[in-house]
Amino acid sequence: MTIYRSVNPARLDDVVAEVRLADADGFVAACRTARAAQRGWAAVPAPVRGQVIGNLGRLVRANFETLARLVTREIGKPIAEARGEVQEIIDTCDFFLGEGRRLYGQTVPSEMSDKQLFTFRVPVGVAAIITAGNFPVAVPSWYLVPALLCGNAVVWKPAEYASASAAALAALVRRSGAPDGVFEVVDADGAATYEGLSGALDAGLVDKVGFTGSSEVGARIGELTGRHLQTPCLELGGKNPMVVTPDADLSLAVEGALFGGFGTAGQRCTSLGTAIVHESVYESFVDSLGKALSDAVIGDPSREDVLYGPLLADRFARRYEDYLGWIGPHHRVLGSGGRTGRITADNPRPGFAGDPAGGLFYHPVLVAGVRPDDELFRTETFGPIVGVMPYRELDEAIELANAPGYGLSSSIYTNDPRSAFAFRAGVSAGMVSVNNSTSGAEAHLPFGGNGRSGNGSRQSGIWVLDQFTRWQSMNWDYSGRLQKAQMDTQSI
Ligand code: UN1
Repeated sequence: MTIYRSVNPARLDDVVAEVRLADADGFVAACRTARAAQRGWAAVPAPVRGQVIGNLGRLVRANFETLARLVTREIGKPIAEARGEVQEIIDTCDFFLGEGRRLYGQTVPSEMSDKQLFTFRVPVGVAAIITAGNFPVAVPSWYLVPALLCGNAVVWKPAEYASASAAALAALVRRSGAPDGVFEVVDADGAATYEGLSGALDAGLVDKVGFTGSSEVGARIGELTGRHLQTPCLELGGKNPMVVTPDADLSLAVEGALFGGFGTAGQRCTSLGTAIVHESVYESFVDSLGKALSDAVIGDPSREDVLYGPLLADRFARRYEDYLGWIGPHHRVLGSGGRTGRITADNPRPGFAGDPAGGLFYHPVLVAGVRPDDELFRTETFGPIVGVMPYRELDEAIELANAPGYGLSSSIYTNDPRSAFAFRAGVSAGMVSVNNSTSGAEAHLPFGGNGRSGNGSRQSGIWVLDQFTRWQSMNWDYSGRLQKAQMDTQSI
């Protein structure tokens, strides 16, 4: 039995939780338990399942600050953002508790008399949900809440490095009235999860997989589920572009780039990847963003005023070092007095909030002069490293925005409605912001991406019901005779 230690990334000697990791068999066993419980749950009337979601929302509200502080301690998310994350769970519960009283099907006219057609939403069965730890409670709730509301059983595999936050949310889900077996949590590493998921699919124990994480792992999940003719719900990485047109409000655009690129240390799937700025305002954008970044407070995430705290966990710190290798001689590095790498006494950042020793604190890196053939342009960094490049014509900017082949979030700063709509129509992203940052989507709009960012599946709002239910149609003939469709249909 492997023990995993989840540590506070701002103070690596602070162990937040020790969890026992399950092996592949443990994962399969949880799916078996969920399978056994699911039918009973589906038989509970949807409005009653909605009450469970209502209870969960109330419990999260009652534990708001405790949960936010735990998230901050475990993954280093600034406390203001952690509160926003907890609020996002409540928003999701608020939305779906009422859905228990709708979950509409349709009555549809038949082409024959004395016959009526209907549609029903039916639960898919057992949903295996595998989530990342950058949003350790809000993003899981996007899956858990609608999946349970729709009458599915859920097996949730959270990120190991966020297991204490996951356990706290799981305890609230259990207290909310979901019966035993309907909601199972499995702590496991990536290899055991993959093997367990594969076994559970082979044994017919999983009907839907929801995955939030990297594009690479998403592709493997897609292959695995494809063998079983299943379509997973995939929310993957992004290289989210932001276009700044010549007429844009430049200080608003700089603010949006600062939050979108460096807030959460760039560790959102919606974080800004590359700012594509019109050549007439390029230099002043780069200077202002560089200055804003130098003035920004980085450090202790429990402080209200920090732009970002530590990276999430060790593995992300190692990747940050790899990304630095993508910076070439043609680039100009701004943001922290030209410094990059870990913030230490020997590699300091003026105005650092707190003591950097013993935490995964890294310099923000703004890279000007990015070109289309740079790795930095093509690939997600998932860290506080953002590129900037100039453009001449809007068409060229749209082409650059789409070039990396992701398609999650995007943004345009402009005061010209024609530019805004041309961008909306041309960009391949699932989400478009006008005069707002790439990150910060609201919890009741469709959330999701295309290309390397996902398979077109959408979460949040009413649209996610299509992930966790399937349409069943029914026809009811009360004519008392065999009426054959197409053949016995009257024509006029
Ligand atoms: C993610 O990083 O996986 O739009 C999700 C946003 C947040 C969700 C991010 N509401 O930035």
